[in-house]
Amino acid sequence: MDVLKLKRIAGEFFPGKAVSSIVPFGEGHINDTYKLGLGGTGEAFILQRINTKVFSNPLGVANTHLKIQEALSGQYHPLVIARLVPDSAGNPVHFDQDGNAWRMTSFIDNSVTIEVVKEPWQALEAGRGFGWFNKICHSLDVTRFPEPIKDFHRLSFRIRQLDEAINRDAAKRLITVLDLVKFYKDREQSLSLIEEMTDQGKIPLQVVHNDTKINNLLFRGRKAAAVIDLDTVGPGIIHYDYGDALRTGGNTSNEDEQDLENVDFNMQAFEAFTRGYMEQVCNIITKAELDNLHLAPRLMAFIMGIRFLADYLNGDVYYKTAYPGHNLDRSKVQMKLIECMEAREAQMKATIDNALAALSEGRNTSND
Ligand code: ADP
Ligand code: GN1
Ligand code: MG
Repeated sequence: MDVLKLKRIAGEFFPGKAVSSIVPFGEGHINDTYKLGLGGTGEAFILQRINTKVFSNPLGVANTHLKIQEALSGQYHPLVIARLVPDSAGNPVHFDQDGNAWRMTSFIDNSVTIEVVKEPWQALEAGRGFGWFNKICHSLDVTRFPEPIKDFHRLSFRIRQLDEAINRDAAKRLITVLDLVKFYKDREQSLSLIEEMTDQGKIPLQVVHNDTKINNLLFRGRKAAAVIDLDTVGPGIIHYDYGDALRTGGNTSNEDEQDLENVDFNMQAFEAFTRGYMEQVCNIITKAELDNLHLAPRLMAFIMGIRFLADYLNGDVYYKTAYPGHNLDRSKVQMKLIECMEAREAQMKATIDNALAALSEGRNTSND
């Protein structure tokens, strides 16, 4: 998008102020993100064109952001979320003449994202960061939060979407991916328990983030500093957040790595993340949630794997892609992660149990 147009949009939020810079920013797959610098003050902001093909109700998304902002106000928190900046008329989203939806948020200064976890402290802090987010949302009334994308992490819905993509074969690519399709079809029953327990009310629906990819957490120094990308916040289960953070933070390589030899599930990162996460949620997590938590990273890898594959078959219509096989590469990475997690299922369960046991032991000792 040309800079003049972007500056015009920025002017809708900061009338009369000079924009000193405006550059594309970050690695998101959905929205168009720009970092904006204001002349004079040197203050920075994030300007985003919300992808309205994905988020059909951008105002609903902004209202959810405001509710989280309100829930956090008036109290100290170890992490923050970006602050929504209204346009000059007071609207949380600005619609331009072409119907594009624009949002401005504060820039989290001196922060970085991590695409691949390299050191255990990063995983520990990520666990604390996303655990904190789950903890603060736990007490919110889930019925007041709409679903930004219907059935976003409903496994049966994603399986149906893959089946439709297979039947349509819109991009005529099916013939080239039969083995990968078989990999996913062979496993589609293996993770259905979590959806069943949720539908039966055994796993509680609550307000969760729903997109806890590791690059949706900002670090400052050696600490998790902010949880960002709140577009998907709404009803869900903690398995989605714990699982999505680990299918990304536990991956030894990038989400689009082409050499699968480099893709492994990092058990050290898994252990450290789980420790940080449990520190935060140990007082709110239920037995039913815990029973299947070790399957959550696999569930999320499976859901993303079939979403990438369906998008590949559909001709790359949903995710941003840089080359024709990009979605296919992403789907293969999820396949490799699923294989690693299947082989380590018992170890994953034990790691979660141990993290909790160590916490309650620590508490008992400190009570002595
Ligand atoms: P998408 O939905 O497309 O993933 P995000 O909201 O995650 O969009 O933004 C994309 C990237 O922009 C993030 O991964 C992060 O690097 C950067 N980013 C977004 N918001 C902020 C912010 N408030 N402060 C600093 N960086 C940000
Ligand atoms: C998208 O917006 P971003 O890039 O953080 C997607 C997630 C996927 C992720 C895969 C709204 O997340 O569900 O896990 O890509 N978000 C949406 O990289 O579809
Ligand atoms: Mg993002």
